Amino acid sequence: MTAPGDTIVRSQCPYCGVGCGIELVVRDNQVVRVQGDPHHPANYGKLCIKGATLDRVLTTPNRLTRAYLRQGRPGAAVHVPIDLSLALRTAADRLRAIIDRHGPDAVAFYISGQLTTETSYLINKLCKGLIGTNNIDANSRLCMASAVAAYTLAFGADGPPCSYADIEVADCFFVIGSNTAECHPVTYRRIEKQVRQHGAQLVVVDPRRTATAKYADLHLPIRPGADAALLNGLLHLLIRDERIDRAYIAQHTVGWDELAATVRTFTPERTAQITGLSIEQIERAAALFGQSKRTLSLWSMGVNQSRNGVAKALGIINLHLATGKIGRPGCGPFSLTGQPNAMGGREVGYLAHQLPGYRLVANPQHRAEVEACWGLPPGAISPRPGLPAVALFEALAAGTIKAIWIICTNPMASLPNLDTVERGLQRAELVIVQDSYADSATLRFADIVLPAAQWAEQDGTFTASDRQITLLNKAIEPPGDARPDWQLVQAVATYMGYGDRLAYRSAAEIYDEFRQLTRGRHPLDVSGVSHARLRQGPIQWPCPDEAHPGTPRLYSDGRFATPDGRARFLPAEFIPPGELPDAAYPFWLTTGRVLEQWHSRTRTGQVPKLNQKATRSYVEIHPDDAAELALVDGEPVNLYSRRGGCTAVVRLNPDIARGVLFMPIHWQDGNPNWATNPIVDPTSKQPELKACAVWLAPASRLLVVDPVQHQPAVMLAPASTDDTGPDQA
Ligand SMILES: Nc1nc2c(c(=O)[nH]1)N[C@H]1C(S)=C(S)[C@@H](COP(=O)(O)OP(=O)(O)OC[C@H]3O[C@@H](n4cnc5c(=O)[nH]c(N)nc54)[C@H](O)[C@@H]3O)O[C@H]1N2
Ligand SMILES: Nc1nc2c(c(=O)[nH]1)N[C@H]1C(S)=C(S)[C@@H](COP(=O)(O)OP(=O)(O)OC[C@H]3O[C@@H](n4cnc5c(=O)[nH]c(N)nc54)[C@H](O)[C@@H]3O)O[C@H]1N2
Ligand code: SF4
Ligand SMILES: [Mo]
Repeated sequence: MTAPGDTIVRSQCPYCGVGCGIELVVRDNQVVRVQGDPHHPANYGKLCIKGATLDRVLTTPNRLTRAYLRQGRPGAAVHVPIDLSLALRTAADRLRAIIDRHGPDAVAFYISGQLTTETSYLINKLCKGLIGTNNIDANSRLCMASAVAAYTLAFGADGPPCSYADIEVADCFFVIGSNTAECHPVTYRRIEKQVRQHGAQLVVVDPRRTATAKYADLHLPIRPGADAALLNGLLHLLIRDERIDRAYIAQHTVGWDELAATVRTFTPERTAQITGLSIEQIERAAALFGQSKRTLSLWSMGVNQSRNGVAKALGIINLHLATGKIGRPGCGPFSLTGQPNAMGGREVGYLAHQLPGYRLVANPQHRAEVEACWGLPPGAISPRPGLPAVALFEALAAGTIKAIWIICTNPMASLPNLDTVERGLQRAELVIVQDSYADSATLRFADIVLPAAQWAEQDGTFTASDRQITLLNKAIEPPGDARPDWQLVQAVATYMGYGDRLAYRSAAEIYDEFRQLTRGRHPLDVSGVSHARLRQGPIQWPCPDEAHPGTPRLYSDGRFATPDGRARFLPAEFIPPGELPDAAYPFWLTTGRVLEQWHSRTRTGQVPKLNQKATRSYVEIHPDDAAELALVDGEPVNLYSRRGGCTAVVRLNPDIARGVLFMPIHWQDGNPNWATNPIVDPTSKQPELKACAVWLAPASRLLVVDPVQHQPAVMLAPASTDDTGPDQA
């Protein structure tokens, strides 16, 4: 209930990329309730359980309200509180000393799709423009990089072409590698309604029969990593059945004949053999896609997090270009963004190879344009792309990068092959961690801890999956010494001597500089967007002038962002996962999310209502596989790949394919990333977080790997069965 004197402040939910509009009910500098914004086009008032409990995460006991310095060894450190301004100055002095001694490329930033657009813009400018290194990357590398690469290759620019409003006019949904019901719940509710009340068809491609598949007309339990083969097989059938749009192909695309040749060998028989699906399932999927008038394809991490991720995304795009199902209401290849502002981060170019406004580091004209805007001499921006996330932490472990500033992400939880990440953080001369909460595993390695304000404690913008930009209005003051991320970075930069180039007085001023960099660019033009305008409501880009209402759909005129305006057909070459199960490591391990938790749980772990279904890490296994290993539900198991492993409890799940295990990523104890494979897609550099080979065995017996057979040998010795993985014991 709102009481007299309460104020209502509009914002956006800081969890997933659906980008639900929210209203904060504020009383005495406290957010007492969070409700859906009834006018916001992402959610029209609806929220999922995470959004509805947001008022609980701002004043939790684990909030960081002070700065700290490390005492003791990295990893086993004690942190002592210090004055914020002293911490900021110390950070500046130590960064400066490393740059003076080793050059700018010895320094790196690792940031996040959960920062505001303004914050990412400022950090990127400091790094690429002022310090002069492109060693900045973001957790988006683990998340959206394959989609970015595929859109850019096919359309000439990044940017999902669809709108959420397409859901209500689609007659077929092709959901691949996305557990939309748990990860984009409010969007899924709309899909579900269109399926159940308006008869739209739903196809779900996932090795698990997830909640998303509950109302599916067809569920394809694909073998992990085999999506490109399936997509090629579907195109093969669309060609065979004359379900392609030859007029669209002729007018708006290039490369069709070459592409068609590459799918010739993907007969239903061969596709079935690679994917583990039946010929009937493949034929049915092709028929549903081909017969529909308006198909919306939705994808996320089951596609992107693969060494074959770009090809998978291209395979989806190819289906839409070949059938002309793009640029029209209800149609299109729609990559769902994970984080609340991965889109904004892409807009400002926060990955190691990007510059603001969908520009590229490697392009001399792009560098010159950005240097001019930033008032820098020609040549100030390095032409060499920086290191992408996985390589960046390998460089820390190798000692070539000496200092890292980690902001709003928890790499000791979320990167693959945590062993290397840990070695990197231990070896670094300087680790600065800027976080809002005290229980990120990365903090243990921080030399300097900086306390960040939360989303409700500052102004800024987020862009959601469908290019909708929403303003976050400051509702309350941050606790203690916590400050908005951009102000902390600005303060350190000022101590380093860059203050005059970053002299912004507000987030709105930062946005004004950024939007100038997008004027006249196709398709990313936000020059008509300002904080003042966003106060009236969200705006979907492109928005090229202050009177422009925004744009629901890209490429509706059939003109793409390539030099000749035509989209490119590119082969979706199938390459199997980097590691396949064998006698020693007989299971596929795949990983992902559950509805109630957000990533490493620094926020959702604090809300009792979100912790009712699971309290510790678990591994899902098919009951028949469990029976063969004599495992029972709830039993602790050890699970190892060639790189490392962890301990979790068994959960029997008849809806998972045999031979496949699933682990949630949310528990920092019992974390599958000790096991996951750091192999990356060669184009996007996104790691293969969805497939590696593991063995598992009961944790109640001590296991050693026989060095000759590489087989786990069971030793009869007791072992602890508490929450801590053996790697952390
Ligand atoms: N509740 C909740 N929601 C979230 C998040 C969260 O932490 N919690 N995080 C947000 C973020 S950052 C992201 S990126 C999104 C992720 O959203 P999703 O991608 O929907 O989530 P995941 O669970 O990572 O993976 C999706 C599915 O991919 C399947 N999969 C695994 N391997 C393959 C494969 O080879 N092929 C196919 N076709 N499928 C495969 C898995 O079984 C899983 O069901 O969620 C966002 N929303
Ligand atoms: N095996 C496996 N690994 C994965 C994935 C997977 O599917 N499987 N998914 C990958 C994907 S898609 C993603 S996006 C990543 C996510 O991985 P991370 O980004 O590491 O996950 P979070 O727990 O969201 O980390 C955010 C950190 O920032 C802090 N924080 C929250 N708000 C703020 C703020 O406003 N300012 C600052 N400075 N700090 C803040 C939080 O306390 C937390 O420590 O995980 C990746 N890792
Ligand atoms: S669907 Fe996503 S954006 Fe909407 S309330 Fe839930 S977590 Fe927040
Ligand atoms: Mo993500």
